[in-house]
Amino acid sequence: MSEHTAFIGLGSNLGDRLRHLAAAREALSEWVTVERTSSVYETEPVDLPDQPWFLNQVLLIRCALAPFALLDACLTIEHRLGRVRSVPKGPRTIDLDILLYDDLIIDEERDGRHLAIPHPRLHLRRFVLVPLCELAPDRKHPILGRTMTELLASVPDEARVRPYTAPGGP
Ligand code: PH2
Ligand code: MG
Ligand code: MG
Repeated sequence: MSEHTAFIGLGSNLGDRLRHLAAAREALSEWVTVERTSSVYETEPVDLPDQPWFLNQVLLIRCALAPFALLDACLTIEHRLGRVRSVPKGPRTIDLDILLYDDLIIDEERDGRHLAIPHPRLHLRRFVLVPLCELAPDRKHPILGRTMTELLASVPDEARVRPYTAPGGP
């Protein structure tokens, strides 16, 4: 069984956001091994500003799934957790994005699903780079050849990203 390493970005800005992140991690572990999880961050929405703030988190996983099979698992979980795709980049119960998969570079359409890895906006988003840097600060972006730390140092996105502590939590 061949093993691959991937990073998955989670995002939620509808309903019980923290529960949705937890449910996504739990569901993912039916298909993959969740090796490490970043902290959870509360983040100002980008691209479509007029929507609730998100909780974002990044997971380091190991899996035997090929890239499109991993995408299918992510889409299945989104569907299971009640995601309805109405407004592009709009509010969602849960979003699972494949950020990196080994050092693979792919941009392909297959049976109506589009898969681009590395995630095309990964280097432009503070809400992705901050948690990713917790898990893999020295990892190089396969296209840009720069580390996640370097990308974060020069990211133009100024939307706020702050550590999240659940109300009544620690
Ligand atoms: N996801 C988007 C659009 N905007 N903003 C934040 N802060 N976090 C997200 O996960 C996010 C977003 C589309 O995937
Ligand atoms: Mg996304
Ligand atoms: Mg997505």
